[in-house]
Amino acid sequence: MTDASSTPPLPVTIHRGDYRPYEWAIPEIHMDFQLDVQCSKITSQMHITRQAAAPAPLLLRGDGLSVAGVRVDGQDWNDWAMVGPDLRIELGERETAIVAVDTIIDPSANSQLMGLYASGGMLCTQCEAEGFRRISFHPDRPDVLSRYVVRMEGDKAQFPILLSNGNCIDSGDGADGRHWAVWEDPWPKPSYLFALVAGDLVATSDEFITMSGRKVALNIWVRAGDEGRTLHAMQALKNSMDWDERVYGREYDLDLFNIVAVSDFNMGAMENKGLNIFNTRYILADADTATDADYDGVEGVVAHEYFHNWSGNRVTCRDWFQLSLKEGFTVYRDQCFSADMGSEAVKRIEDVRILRAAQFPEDAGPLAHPIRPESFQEISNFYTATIYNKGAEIIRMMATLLGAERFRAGTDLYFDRHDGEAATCEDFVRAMEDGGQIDLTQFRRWYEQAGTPRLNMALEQNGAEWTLVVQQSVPATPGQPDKLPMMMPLRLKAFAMDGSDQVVADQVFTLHGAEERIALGRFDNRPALSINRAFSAPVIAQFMRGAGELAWLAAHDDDPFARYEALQQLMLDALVAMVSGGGDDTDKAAVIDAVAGTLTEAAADPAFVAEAIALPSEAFIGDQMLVVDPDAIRAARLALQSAIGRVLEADFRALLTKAAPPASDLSPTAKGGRRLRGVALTYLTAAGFVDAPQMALAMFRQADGMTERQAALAVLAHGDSAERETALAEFYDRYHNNALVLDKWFQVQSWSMRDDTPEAVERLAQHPDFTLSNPNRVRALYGALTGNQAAFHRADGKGYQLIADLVIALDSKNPQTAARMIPPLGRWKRFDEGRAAMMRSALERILAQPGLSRDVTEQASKSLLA
Ligand code: B3K
Ligand code: ZN
Repeated sequence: MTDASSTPPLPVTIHRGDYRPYEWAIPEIHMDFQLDVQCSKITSQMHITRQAAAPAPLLLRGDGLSVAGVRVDGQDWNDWAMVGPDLRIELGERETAIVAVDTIIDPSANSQLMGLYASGGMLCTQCEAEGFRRISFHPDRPDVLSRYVVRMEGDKAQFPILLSNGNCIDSGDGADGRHWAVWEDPWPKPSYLFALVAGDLVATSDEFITMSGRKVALNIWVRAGDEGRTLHAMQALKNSMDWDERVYGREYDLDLFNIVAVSDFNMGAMENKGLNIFNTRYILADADTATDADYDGVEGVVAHEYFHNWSGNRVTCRDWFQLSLKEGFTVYRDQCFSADMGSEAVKRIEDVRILRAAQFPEDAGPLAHPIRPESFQEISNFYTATIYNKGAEIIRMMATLLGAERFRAGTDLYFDRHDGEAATCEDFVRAMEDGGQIDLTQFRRWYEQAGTPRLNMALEQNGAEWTLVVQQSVPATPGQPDKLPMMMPLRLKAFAMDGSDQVVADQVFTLHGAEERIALGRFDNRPALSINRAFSAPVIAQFMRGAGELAWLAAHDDDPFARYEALQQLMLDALVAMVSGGGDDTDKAAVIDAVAGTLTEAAADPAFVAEAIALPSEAFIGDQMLVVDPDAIRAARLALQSAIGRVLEADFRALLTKAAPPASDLSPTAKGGRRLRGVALTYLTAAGFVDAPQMALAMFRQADGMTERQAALAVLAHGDSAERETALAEFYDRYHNNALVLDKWFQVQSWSMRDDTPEAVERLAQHPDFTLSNPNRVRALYGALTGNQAAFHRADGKGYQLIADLVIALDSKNPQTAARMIPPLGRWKRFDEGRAAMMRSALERILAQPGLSRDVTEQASKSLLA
């Protein structure tokens, strides 16, 4: 044996076009785990068959592993070498073999939370995308699928529960207080779906009868004491199983479905076959500790991971460039599920808000990439809003173009054709074409071109005939200077504002060219155009409409999303004018009238009203400007908020005087009612009424659930009243033993509009309850800061300094979470020269650190590109 190299590899760029099939098939893997928090011994026995025509060595990927033994067909084997972190085993002319490799790892030292790690005394795994290679040498690529049999053994007192994928086929007690279990997963799967959990856990159990009459046992495993907070997750799981049968014809395929909640987790959750592992944040919820948004998050993420069983597990990805194949499609599926469970209109508004807040800036910045990237250095950096949320919009557009029935024919064909395979985005599009009978040749550009398309629209009049002219352009993005027009569905309707019945009925036009002309027919006067209804295409639609037309649409449009858009556009126009020093009382008055109209509409859904009348975020206002001026934006937004609050004081006070819906009522109307009360409190506080802090404190104290308690606390946290300190102290005293609620305490302070928020963040980072070891806590404090535009971009650069310091401190511990904090620094081109220079130097300071991870190196260096 030789040690070819022990230096870590330099960041290498992997290209999509370089894909080659692996030289070996591994139909079966038998693993043995001798579990210990500090010293776990693992043997992986791989049954391999050569696929390549010529003899080939077996190249197995490793990350931080050393070899404790190699055997081939039961014999000790010396013909192997380390190639950097990887293991190459020479097998001569062999066509099949049983290769066993032993490794020893220390889960307690694994602070990256990738591979096998310890969290609060239990052991658990996270393998997607490339974490399996931190447990055992393996090809660790998604197109190598194997059946796994896993034997695990450990101390029975410390790890009374032993779980892995599939079914438990045997178990028993061993010597010295140890016990063991054998798990078998009948479904071949890639290594990224492998999972193992060992710990002291208790389950909430239930069952589900599938459409073919099979009984599936359902368990949600948590720490003792948390069982009472799993009921919403369990109901969401059963609803998801039922929904996937009804809507996609997909049945669950094992007799057991386990979910485990862990508190130290890099993302939301993970869809491991038959053993989903979740961040506690997306499992635990009860009225006292979870907001309505938390409840919705639990429901959506449980559904998302469950839906992956088909879109991801039964049909997986050939390589990581195809990530959106499973993620975009699964996000689309969970969005539709949540829409069916609650309010469809509000869900669409929320999803578009997330897309605009997280994905549009990504598409407009140095990290822009198509939903199917061409290259990467570290795949963890590509779990982005583009892959997930824009990916979902692209599936949604296909669903719109095909219509429900043909879309279902397409997905049926996709699942049937590729069941058990590792597929590509191209396979999905082809299934849509064949099953849905449509030509998507031009539509494929959505997979290739990055950047948010712009539609510049104008109305042309010829006598009484009106035509809509749509010009499409796709902006240049890094590496893609020239773009071609995209095919997309544009849903529109035109109304006569004069009460006549002239109308263009709701319809979907398919755009193809750089310029399209849509004949609208006869209107005596300029019609009000309801455009991109339901956000049929993920574009920036630029269409000059006067305040009168927008106000009319805000009051009359029959598509709730378009109504919301009209009111938001009216607000945006007024705000942008105010920021640039213009804007007059007429602009404000038009907004106030429209808000008043929506607020007092008797029949309106309160959830819709709450969404529609809240002002656009500071960040979204900034996105409309050539150069973002965070201070002017905050001032303008507060001024408009204050004006609205003063004029509509009586309506807002009336909302707060009425009894709040009980926290146990999770109907869309009750959730909407609570949200609306939060919005009312925000307006009254902005208006500066002297009793506003008392009202907020009363709401905080009287709340029978977390939605109102958190909303009131967040409003108080912006100010400097005595009530602020009282509420923060009471909240801390009551909840400091509950990690998820304590996150909220950090978060509201980081969201604060106070000038000294960066100093508060600095101080809170020294708080005994702050830790860099828990990603939820890091996101609560620092993620919230980057989302607080005026604080993060404070003119003295303190916000940038804090984030750079964090990235540097966190990188050696948890590079994945550190790298996720970098993109906000990469938006420097959108700011004035002073801020831009400070943002760049923060990135340069990060890059100057020795021994930086691949994750952070890639994000920081790309963020600096002009
Ligand atoms: N598939 C996982 C994400 C894994 C991310 C690894 N860095 C969760 C999800 O999208 O369902
Ligand atoms: Zn997913």
